[in-house]
Amino acid sequence: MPTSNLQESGFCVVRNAVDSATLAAMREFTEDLIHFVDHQGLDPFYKYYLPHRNENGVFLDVFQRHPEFHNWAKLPSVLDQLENVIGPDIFLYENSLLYKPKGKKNGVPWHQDFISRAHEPIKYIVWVAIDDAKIENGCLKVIPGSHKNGLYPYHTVQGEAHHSRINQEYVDESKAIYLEMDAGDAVIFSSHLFHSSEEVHSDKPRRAFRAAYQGFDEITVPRGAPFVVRGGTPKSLAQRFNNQNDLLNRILMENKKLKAFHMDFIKFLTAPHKPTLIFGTGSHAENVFKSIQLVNEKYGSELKISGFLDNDKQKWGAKFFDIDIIAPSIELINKHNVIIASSYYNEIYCQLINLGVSKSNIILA
Ligand SMILES: O=C(O)CCC(=O)C(=O)O
Repeated sequence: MPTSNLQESGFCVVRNAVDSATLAAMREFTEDLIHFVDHQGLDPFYKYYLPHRNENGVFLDVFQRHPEFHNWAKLPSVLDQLENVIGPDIFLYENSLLYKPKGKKNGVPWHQDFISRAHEPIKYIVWVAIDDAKIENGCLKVIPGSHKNGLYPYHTVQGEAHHSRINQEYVDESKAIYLEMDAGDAVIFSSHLFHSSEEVHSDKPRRAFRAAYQGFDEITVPRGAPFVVRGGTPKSLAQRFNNQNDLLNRILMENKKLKAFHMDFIKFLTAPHKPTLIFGTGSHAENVFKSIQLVNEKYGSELKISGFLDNDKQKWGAKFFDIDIIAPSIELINKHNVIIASSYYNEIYCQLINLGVSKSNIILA
């Protein structure tokens, strides 16, 4: 299937991404690995990575722990497709081995990936079948086109394979399709695509290598360090950074302090603005406010802060830098951009999305 399907439907399948000899070796290796974790559970990397969750069939960071996965994260036919949507510079954001442990709670409810890190750039997930993945052994299910409206309200259930699930009223099961795959096939999908898999207790294993990728617009990783899988050459980097606007470069070069902020915020400082609110009234908000003043003075920009938002009722009506502290309401926020300047940025981001604020009006500082 062509990449246009990735844009239109939110996923595309790459057939025969892995050859049969590599597959056979990986089946043997993962069988040993699962057996080892079930029986020994020793983890030399416990300080760096999350523990393997054999109860749920999720082993995180297998790429970093086992060289057997290195080529799997760099499959040329998959990277060719990714390049069309991410660009020439691509890094591995997170990876795991997934399987369905028989007799355990192994269903994966409808979800969008990385929803609790909604402030980060979109990712593309590559799910490579190590075994044939069919309906009987719990292949993936997806809702084509469901990636088009960004992230949806969700809730969290602790202790299961996937904590965060989309609120049921948004899931139209009648539009779901099963993605049956042969061993060696890969599916690439947007992190915003609704996907799930059923609880099954088949004797046929259903293992998969799953990797998430991001482009260089912003570098973020949940643990460890980013690993470049394509591009990142001096030529491509020079092109990328020379293309950024002049003011942004000057701000970055001249004021090292600003580098401590999120790229979102630094880019925002150099863009045309509508009135803006800052969410937060602590030391981070103070730094953000002072940086805005500095950029306004030094570069003649006119970014105006109309108010500070805070969830603490006791602060409403008080002032911060002589500006009102107000309650977050959708009516107010809709007329503004909102800069999140708080260490509770995940919670605040979700609060704003749940209020109905458009993602494009939220800036992380
Ligand atoms: O392998 C599964 O059953 C679910 C995979 C999944 O949710 C994912 O790749 O994000």
